[in-house]
Amino acid sequence: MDNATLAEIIDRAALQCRTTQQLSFSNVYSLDDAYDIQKQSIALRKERGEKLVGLKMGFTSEAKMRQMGVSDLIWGRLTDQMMYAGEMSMSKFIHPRAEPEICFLVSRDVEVEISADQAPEYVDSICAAIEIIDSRYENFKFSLEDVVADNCSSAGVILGEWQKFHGQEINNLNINLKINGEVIEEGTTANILGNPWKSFAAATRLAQKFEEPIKKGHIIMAGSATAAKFIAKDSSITVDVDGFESAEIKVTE
Ligand code: OOG
Ligand code: MG
Repeated sequence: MDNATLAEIIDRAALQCRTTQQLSFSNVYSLDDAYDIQKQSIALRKERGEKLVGLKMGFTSEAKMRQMGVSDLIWGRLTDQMMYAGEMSMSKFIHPRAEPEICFLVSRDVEVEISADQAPEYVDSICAAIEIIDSRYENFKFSLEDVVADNCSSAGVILGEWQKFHGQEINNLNINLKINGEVIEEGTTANILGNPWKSFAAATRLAQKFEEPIKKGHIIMAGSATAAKFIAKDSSITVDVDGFESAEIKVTE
């Protein structure tokens, strides 16, 4: 099947909240094809009126790579429809998992690839964040190409209160994921590529390579600091990061 057809299959699965077989089971396609499929599937979302709000990085921590058995950095696109606040319904998802992350708000257009040292000059604010991932593949199993084609399992983002960035240290902060008030995963922001600024820098490199410019006002999710956890209805999910307001969401039926 061609990339456009594969993009339609994965888009339809996401739209209808149901799983599909891994695309790689019946198709041979490269990582470049996978990013092309992702781009085309997002174009279908845009045709339905969704707006790009930023990018997410994935597999930026050892814990995530180990959990999913995939060891390359990946990136996906975030749209306005993926943003949740207050409450979210399980009916919007297939088999969602939550991840503890931090998120950057971009202060100016990024025209070139920048280094981790330069990254702070491009950040307006930072917050604690929950990412909801929801693979469109059966049993949440995939190859590297499959997960990239599936927009890196992106399904939801919940942001804590933005805190203006004025040079404060963001490395080595404790970060945890709580369900119903109980800590179920914990780590530090240093788990994110050794330093979350490296994740921001990697996002600018990939954005350049794939010609998806990062703009002022975009958000960049740095990637999960720990393994992800399945979530269920009638629960509350919280991410705490030292020095930041918590990100929180109630999960309803
Ligand atoms: C892919 C998405 C990984 C992260 O933060 O590492 C990711 C997946 O595990 O389904 O979002
Ligand atoms: Mg993530």
